[in-house]
Amino acid sequence: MSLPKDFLWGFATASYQIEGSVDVDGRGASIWDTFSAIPGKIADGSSGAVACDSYKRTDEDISLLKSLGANSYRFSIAWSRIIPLGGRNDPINQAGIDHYVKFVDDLLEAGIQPFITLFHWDLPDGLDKRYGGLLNREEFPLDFEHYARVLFKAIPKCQHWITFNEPWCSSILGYNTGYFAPGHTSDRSKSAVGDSAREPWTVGHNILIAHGLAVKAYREDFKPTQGGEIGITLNGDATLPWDPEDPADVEACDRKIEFAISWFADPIYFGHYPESMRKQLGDRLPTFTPEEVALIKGSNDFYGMNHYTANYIKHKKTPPPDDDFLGNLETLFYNKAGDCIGPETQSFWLRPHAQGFRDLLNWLSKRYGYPKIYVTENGTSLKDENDMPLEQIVNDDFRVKYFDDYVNALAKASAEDGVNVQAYLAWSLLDNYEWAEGFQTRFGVTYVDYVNNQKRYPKKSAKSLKPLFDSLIKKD
Ligand code: PNW
Repeated sequence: MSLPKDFLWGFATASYQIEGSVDVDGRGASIWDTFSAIPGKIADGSSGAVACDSYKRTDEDISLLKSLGANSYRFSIAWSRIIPLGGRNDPINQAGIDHYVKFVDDLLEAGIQPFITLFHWDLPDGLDKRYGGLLNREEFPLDFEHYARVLFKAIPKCQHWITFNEPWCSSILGYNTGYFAPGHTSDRSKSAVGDSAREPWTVGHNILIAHGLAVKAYREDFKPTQGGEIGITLNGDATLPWDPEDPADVEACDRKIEFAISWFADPIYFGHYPESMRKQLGDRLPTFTPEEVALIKGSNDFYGMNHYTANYIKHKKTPPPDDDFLGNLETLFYNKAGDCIGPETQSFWLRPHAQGFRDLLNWLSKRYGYPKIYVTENGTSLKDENDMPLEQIVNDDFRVKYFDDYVNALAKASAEDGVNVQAYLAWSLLDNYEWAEGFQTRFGVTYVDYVNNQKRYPKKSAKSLKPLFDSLIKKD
């Protein structure tokens, strides 16, 4: 028995990936509606217009969670359902608020703790059009704070708030590679607008300010009466040196994590960006004013960790180009000795390597003083799952093994390494809209039949988590 008695576990999703009903109850457009409509941006040309139809199937989804034994559920709120145009002087949409208030009531009624993500990438398109969305240092943080306040007030029963999901993805994939909405990049064959060398660092900075404002608002005006907690969720992969004998590869392993995670976590825990980033990026990386430091430093009640995979890291000897965001290194699946990091999945960036999870939990705990960690996402896709017959899909032994290996690595980090982990949310409850990969890549523990009325079929992995956690969580 190696996980704490009150350990929370369950599943995670995000609004645009599961809800559908994009024109229902007064919802405004988000940047993902706009981006999905551009030919060539999404692998199968799809959008989240219907997705899992979860907006209309909250009862069914809650029953599913209950039947799987989950005591927690992480979901995100679509900002443009709450404030269709997004801004602090724009009209508020009561129908959108009512939907989520009822959903939270129903979850609690079923004995399931809600973890609410305020921002899982579906920015109101109105804000992108009005002032450049996340690029705007003055307007965006204030609009986010206002939106957050509306929800803190409307949903006092929620005890776990996450401000931003994976700001690395919003910044790098949204403003450097252009792989995600709003698709900015310096590559003019992909986008008419964008500056890959500068915009991502501006966006990251603005997200940190917005996070800080929302946390301050919660702590000052809501936490005293509601008693909940608030933090940010960061994504990052584990790193192993391509050549363990080469100190430059070993150093590059830390630098890779700093460029991915410490970019956001160092300001939150220390009040400044990592030295390695300042050195490489120079004045392209914004600096914090003393007021900004006061706002951001110490702004996590918990550390939200999304984690999926690991890479071998090989340092580069030539100076980095201006659009480099990795820290001047290569990420590889094979090391110098020819070992492979893990088996292939449907996601080009994901290969299971559970020891990396334990190592990264230790790395983060040491650097940030053993904070309380909530694992807010962890999971895998399966190579060619979308092309398999249903009988084979529901026997997803590969995913069962992934969860078994990763949750056991987590339990060891908790029991043997002193890592303070208190929650685990598997990604994902349902197969869903996997962003630029569309519906071809499935991450769900539940199969969703998109051509037959979004019927749900729990896979073997869905049922494997309850016995796994029962065997690991201390009884008293
Ligand atoms: C996370 N990458 O995203 C997100 O939070 C989820 O919405 C998503 O469905 C899930 O992981 C699975 O992809 C990521 O390219 C998307 O490295 C892409 C990457 C990493 C994380």
